[in-house]
Amino acid sequence: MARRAAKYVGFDFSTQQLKVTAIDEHLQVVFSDNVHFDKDLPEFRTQGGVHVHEDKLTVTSPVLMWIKSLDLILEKMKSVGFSFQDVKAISGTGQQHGSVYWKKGAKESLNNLCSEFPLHLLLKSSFVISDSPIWMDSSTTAECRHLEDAVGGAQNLASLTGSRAYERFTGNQIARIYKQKPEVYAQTERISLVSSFAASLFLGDYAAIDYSDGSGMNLLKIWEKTWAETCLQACAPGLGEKLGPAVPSSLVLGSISPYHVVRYGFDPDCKIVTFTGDNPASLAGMRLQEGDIAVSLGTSDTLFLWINEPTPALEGHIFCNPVQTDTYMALLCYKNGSLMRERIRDECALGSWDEFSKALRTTCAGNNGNLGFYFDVLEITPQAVGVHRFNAENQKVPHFPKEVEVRALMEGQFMAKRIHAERLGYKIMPRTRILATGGASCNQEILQVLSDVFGAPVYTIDTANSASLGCAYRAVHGLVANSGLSFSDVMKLARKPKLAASPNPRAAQVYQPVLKRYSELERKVISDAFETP
Ligand code: 5FX
Repeated sequence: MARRAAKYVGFDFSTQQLKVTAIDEHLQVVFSDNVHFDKDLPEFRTQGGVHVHEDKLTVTSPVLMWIKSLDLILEKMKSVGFSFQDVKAISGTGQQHGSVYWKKGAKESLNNLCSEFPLHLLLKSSFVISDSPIWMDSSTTAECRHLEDAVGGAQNLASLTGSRAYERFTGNQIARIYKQKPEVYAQTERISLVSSFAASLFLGDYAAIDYSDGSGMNLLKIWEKTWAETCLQACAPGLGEKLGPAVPSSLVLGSISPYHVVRYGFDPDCKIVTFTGDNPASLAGMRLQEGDIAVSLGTSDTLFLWINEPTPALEGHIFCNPVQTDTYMALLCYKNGSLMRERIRDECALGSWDEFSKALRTTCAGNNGNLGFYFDVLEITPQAVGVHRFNAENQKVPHFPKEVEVRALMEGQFMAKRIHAERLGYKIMPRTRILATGGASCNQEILQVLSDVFGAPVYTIDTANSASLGCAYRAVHGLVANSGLSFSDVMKLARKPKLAASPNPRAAQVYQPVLKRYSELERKVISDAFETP
């Protein structure tokens, strides 16, 4: 009899939908599907998968919506004849920072799921909080200041946990819940992240939080990979017990719950590999290697960096690396991404990307010393707003010629990314690749500027569903991680990214002094922002 083809499955509980991607042993995608929360589960009345509360700061998602979406997607897979019995391993991911509060006795319910009923009915009384705080919540400023004070300041917290205190980070979210509803906190048996909560639904037991997603809580010591006692105490009493120990991201947690074996026909030996956060999962899906940078050029620009020796700072985040435990990843977010590029395109390039490209082609690297900062909305990194243009003598000027403006924007955006990455300990190596994704990554001239500013080759990759795909890859790796095989050993079969631009040999010489100037002028722009008029 012919051997049945093994499958590996990744689930992504993202903000707006649940996605599934299955691959075969050659790492080829063989199945994908999704459940869209607003459209497919209208009874939860979410917009974009969330509820924004009246204060505009509190943002939550219904925990039962996530469970029902899993029931729905598994039923859909069953109805199209998906061969659950061939699945060797499952892993998954969830939006980072969100938290789930299991009620006392919920472990018992998870351990004894009756396969005749859908999960959302079996678990409907298992949570003390039905609306989970998620990453879009920004209601915890007071808790953030309290946590930073408890460890002697923002930089100390960053040095310990990888990030200064952020409103959406889970420790601060838990602190607010404890402060506002101590009785609810007292009834909580276990606190999960969205990722470990989702893993629990497959495992039929509480699943551990992994090091990588755990780094988005302001609670985990990223060097020792244990909870920071001072942070736990500053957030809520008895918190360590409610979180359980954190574990490596590639650990096999156990076999799938008998519930899924009976209800869907999974192999009882199918393994559950620890789930992680969506950004770490995307790093895996993009198959980042040591020294690589992924630059996503979308509504907001996001940078993922593979870093060996990070230096956590007041901007950006350091997370434990999800595919190699002894290294790290950094995450930097920029709000002024494609909307800013579109505005300059409209004002300086007749609203046409072709004209925009032409402007980049007809101006030279370094822009004859003209450089600019373009922040239509308050930027995250650095915290500054407005448009600031400087000529070669570092004098502020009100306008640039149109083509100069286009180049100043693109060079400025990419220099900022390089400078902030290097502040977090990132070092460009001879083997460094830049993996570009998102809308602007199909523009050759933009990619050339990116390549020149970083002095590294730029590759493009298709990142549709990179988080769920990354988890299908992680499921493959999880099964062999114990035998010493690295994630990149396992990924050798995967499709290679396409080379899109190589750095001009003169670029390094041109940009070295400009990068230094940009960094100094950035300080000026920030201090001007805080100057009283
Ligand atoms: C990262 O720190 C974030 O808050 C977001 O990218 C969420 O993970 C989105 F799900």
